[in-house]
Amino acid sequence: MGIFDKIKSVFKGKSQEEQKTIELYDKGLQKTRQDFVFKLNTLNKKYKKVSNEYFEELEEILIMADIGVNTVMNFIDKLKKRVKSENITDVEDLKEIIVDEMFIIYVNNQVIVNKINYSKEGPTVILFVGVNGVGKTTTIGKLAHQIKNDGKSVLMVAGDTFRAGAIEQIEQWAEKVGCEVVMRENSDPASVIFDGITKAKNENIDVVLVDTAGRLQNKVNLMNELAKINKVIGNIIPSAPHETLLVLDATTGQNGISQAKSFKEITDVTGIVLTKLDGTAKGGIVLAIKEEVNLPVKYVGLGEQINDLQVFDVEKYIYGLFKDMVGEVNEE
Ligand SMILES: Nc1nc2c(ncn2[C@@H]2O[C@H](COP(=O)(O)OP(=O)(O)O)[C@@H](O)[C@H]2O)c(=O)[nH]1
Ligand SMILES: [Mg+2]
Repeated sequence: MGIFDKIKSVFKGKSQEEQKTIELYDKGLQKTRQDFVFKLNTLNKKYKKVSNEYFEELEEILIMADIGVNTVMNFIDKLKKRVKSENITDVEDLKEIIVDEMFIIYVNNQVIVNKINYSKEGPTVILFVGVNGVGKTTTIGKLAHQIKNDGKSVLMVAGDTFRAGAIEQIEQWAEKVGCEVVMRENSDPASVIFDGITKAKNENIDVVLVDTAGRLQNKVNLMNELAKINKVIGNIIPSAPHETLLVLDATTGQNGISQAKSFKEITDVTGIVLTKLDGTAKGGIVLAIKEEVNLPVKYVGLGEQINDLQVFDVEKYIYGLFKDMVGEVNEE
């Protein structure tokens, strides 16, 4: 079965709940899809037959979608090999292979671990890191809402005590979600986090979401700060933090990739939250993260609303990118 049929079949007979998340992916990836698929269709009309010029232009389109130069080079090499071995001459026949190879990049014979590593006993602590404005606090709000809907208790900890307005913002989210938040203005983040984790342990709260400040101007400072935070958390709950999620803004493209590389050097990042996919035509960054940073994308932000954070699902992602090409809807 070809990848297009496979993608289609994945979505047949799904529950209403699942249909809703598929719609979110569909909507959230609209900008990328329109840009990318439109360019691809235009390219195919121009060339019709596979040639070196065709590959050169394809390369450019992929780089513009922020898939990352190295990733694109390997990708084009693979396509060329398949063109040769499968005797493909018509560019239309290449479409499905392009989608298939993208899928392979992401899956790459690995089991994709996008599940949160929940602690079996006591509170699960999730630490959020990332530079200013990427969406850490918003993600905490959205995730808290989901966790609460799953019937678990959740506590927010306002470890960003530097930025003006940061405390009000997390407080508003806590109100919206209906959960508690530990915060204290003008104090040391590690001490607020100490209070938060202690409270969670004493009150046997299921999940603690810890916000941090995202100053990357000085790497050594940030590294020391995160080391201190990790130590404080680990002193209270030895297995914690159970996850350190790096939040990246998809609209910043390759800049996000360099942030990921930096953060990987200074702390033990366990996964990525990729926000604002809905706001960019460069949704290909998901593939670059996989190839160039090799960290699992655990969640994607597909909009600003409380329900717009979704567990990352590569099949839904590929569907969102290529649905117009797969042939179910003909928007082009
Ligand atoms: N469109 C869109 N906006 C988002 C998403 N996630 C966060 N934002 C917006 O990004 C801005 C910065 O978010 P914030 O949580 O304050 O970032 P922080 O500095 O990392 O805590 C806010 O205006 C959010 O509403 C997303 O997935 N999609
Ligand atoms: Mg914040």
